Amino acid sequence: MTIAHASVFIVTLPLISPFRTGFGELTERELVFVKLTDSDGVVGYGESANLAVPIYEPEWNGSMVLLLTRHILPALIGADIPSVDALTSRLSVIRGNNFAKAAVEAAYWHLVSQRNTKPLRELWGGTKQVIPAAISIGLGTTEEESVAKAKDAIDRYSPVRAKLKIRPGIDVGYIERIRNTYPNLPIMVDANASYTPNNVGVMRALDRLGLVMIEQPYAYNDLADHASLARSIQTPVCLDESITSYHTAEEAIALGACSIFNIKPQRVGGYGEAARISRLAGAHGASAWCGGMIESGWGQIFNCNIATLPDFTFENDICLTKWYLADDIIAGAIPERHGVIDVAETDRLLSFDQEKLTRYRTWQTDVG
Ligand code: OSB
Ligand code: MG
Repeated sequence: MTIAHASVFIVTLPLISPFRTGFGELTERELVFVKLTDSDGVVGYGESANLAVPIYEPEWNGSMVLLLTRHILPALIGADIPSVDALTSRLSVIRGNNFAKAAVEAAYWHLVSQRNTKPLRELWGGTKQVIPAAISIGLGTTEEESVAKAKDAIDRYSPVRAKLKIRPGIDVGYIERIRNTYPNLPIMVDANASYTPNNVGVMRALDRLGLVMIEQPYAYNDLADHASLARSIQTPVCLDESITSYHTAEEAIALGACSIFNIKPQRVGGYGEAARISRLAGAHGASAWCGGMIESGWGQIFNCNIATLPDFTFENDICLTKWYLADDIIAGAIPERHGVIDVAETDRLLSFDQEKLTRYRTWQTDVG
């Protein structure tokens, strides 16, 4: 397949309310997309949901756009790229910058999917028809507001499990109150790297609350401190930010840093790498689930497809856009019933609402 044209564009979507986490606050959702056109005129789109500032991982939307438009995409124009492996090997000379690579890889998978009239999950080895999806609930500005926000989301959406964000100061008391209000609801917490080992007391207190897992309590690039924590508490430790590749996933397993992986395809450089990490986790008796970054419906459909692989075993953070976004750019809402998504039903939605795409596109540029 020869890539004839490429472009990069940004879509800025309104959130229903600010999304607050241990890394900071999102007030709107700025998303970078790559569009690839092959020499037969087939068009593929890849979304790589990152943030507008580098507060989650070192990479951010601005760095992605520069890297894509100055280096990655110009080198692909006119090139014959016969397979995803060929694309991945070309991209491998660039260190890090996984979100940028994942945007290109996703667009390429979309091309392959259309050229072969096969859904993404068939290309990736998906085996499940339906996948579980659950909610991630952002913080309020105080414990009181966080409790009210969480109760409102749980009562409104009856999720199969609730992931509650925590940060220093809004943690044990907050989670205890939600635990007591919903004694049978599976609850997990995500700290987004906002604690250090000095806060191990908080982790010990959380350990008494019967949580499904604690996600990324310590630094975004740490494995060793998480390994010490995992040895000292009963609650499983899940890593998100720290798992940036198959190699770091292997290191995490070797060190015992986590027993559960939140696999975000963008954070690990693409859907191929995400699939490999899921198999690694499965082979070592660890669990995995597909993480989200408040994608638009476009990125969520890709994530629904990867979550059909057999080693994605926990409820996925495929937080339906209706839970967060005041509007979306795909052809309709992803249907969910009692926390379950029938992935085949999303195939027809993998198409943009052109009027909305135009309305929310805040920037674009062509590369060759
Ligand atoms: O850490 O999982 C995270 C959203 C943006 C950035 C980081 C995270 C999140 C979420 C939302 O928790 C999960 C989702 O989009 O479904
Ligand atoms: Mg997380």
